[in-house]
Amino acid sequence: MTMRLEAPGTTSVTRLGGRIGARIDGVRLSGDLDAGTVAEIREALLAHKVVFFRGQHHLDDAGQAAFASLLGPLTTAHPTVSTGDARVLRFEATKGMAANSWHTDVTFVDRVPAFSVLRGVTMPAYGGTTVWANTVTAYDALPAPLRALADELWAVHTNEYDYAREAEDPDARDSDALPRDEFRSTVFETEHPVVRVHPETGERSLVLGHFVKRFSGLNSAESVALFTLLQNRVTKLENTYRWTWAEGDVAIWDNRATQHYAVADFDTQRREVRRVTVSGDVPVSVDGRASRVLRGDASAYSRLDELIS
Ligand SMILES: O=C(O)CCC(=O)C(=O)O
Ligand SMILES: [Fe+2]
Repeated sequence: MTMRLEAPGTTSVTRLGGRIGARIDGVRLSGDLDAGTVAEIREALLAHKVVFFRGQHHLDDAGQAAFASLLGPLTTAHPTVSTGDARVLRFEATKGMAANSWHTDVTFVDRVPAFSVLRGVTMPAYGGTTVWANTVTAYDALPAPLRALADELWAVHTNEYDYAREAEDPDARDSDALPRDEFRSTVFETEHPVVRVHPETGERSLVLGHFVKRFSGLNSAESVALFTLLQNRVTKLENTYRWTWAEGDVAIWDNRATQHYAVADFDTQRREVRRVTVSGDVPVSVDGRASRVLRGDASAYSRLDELIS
C-alpha cells in the first residue's frame, strides 16, 4: 500500500484512453475539498466521462458521501433496496457475481442519477476489473442515417425481472448486483429518448443498456435487432476504458454519458465496492421532450427540486 501526500495546488489530470477515462492525481477526496478543486474534478469528469483516484484509503462511507455531495444532492442508496437513511450501496461478491452486464445506473426511473462515485473496499488478487464506455462518442460516430433514426427513437426501460437470464444462469444476479427479489420489489418503467441532450455539456448521448425492454412502436424481435446494432456501437472496445482496481481507488463516472460493466472473472475471491449516487435530472430528447414515467414513483429516491445544475 502506498500513501502519497501531495501539496495543495498539484492536481493533475492524465488522460488514459482515446475516447474515455482520466486519472486525477494530487487530490485527497473529502467533504472539505475547496471549491476550486471540486470545479477541476467536475470539469475533468465532464470531459473524460470517468475519472479515477488512487490511494484514497482514508475514506470511509461518511467521507465518500460527504465528498460526493459536493457534486450535487445525493439520491438514496437505491430506488428499491431498503437501506434506511444510508446513502451508500454495497456491492459484495463472493461467488463471482457482479454487475456483469452493460448498463447505465438506474435508467428505469425518470430521474437518472447524474454521477456515481464508487470506492474499492476489498479487491481480488486477479480479475474484477470494471469497464466504462462513452455514450457520447458512440453517438457521434454513428453514420448520419443511423443518427437520424436514433434521434427520433424512444425506449422503455424497466427493472422488471429477466426470467430468461435466470434460467440460463441460476447463480446470476441482476445487473446492479442486487438480490433479485428486492431489486424488483417495486416495478419501475420509464420511456426515455434514445438520444438525450446532456444538461451540462449540451452533448448528445445514446441512452441504452441492460434496462431497455423494447423500443416504442417496435415489436420485440425488431427491438432486439436494433438494440444490438446500437448497443454494439457503445461497447466497441475502442470506445471503452478498463480499470484494474486497487483498494482505496475511487472511480467517478458521468452516468449521463457512459455505460459500465463489472467483469465477473475473479472466481470465489471476495470483492466489495461501495457506491454513492448524485441526483440527476430527467433526460430531454433532441426535440426538447422529457422522459415519461410509465410505472413507479421515484420521488423518494431522488428529489428533482433539490437539483442545482
Ligand atoms: O462492481 C463494479 O465494479 C461496478 C458495479 C456497478 O455497476 C455500480 O457500482 O454501479
Ligand atoms: Fe452500475
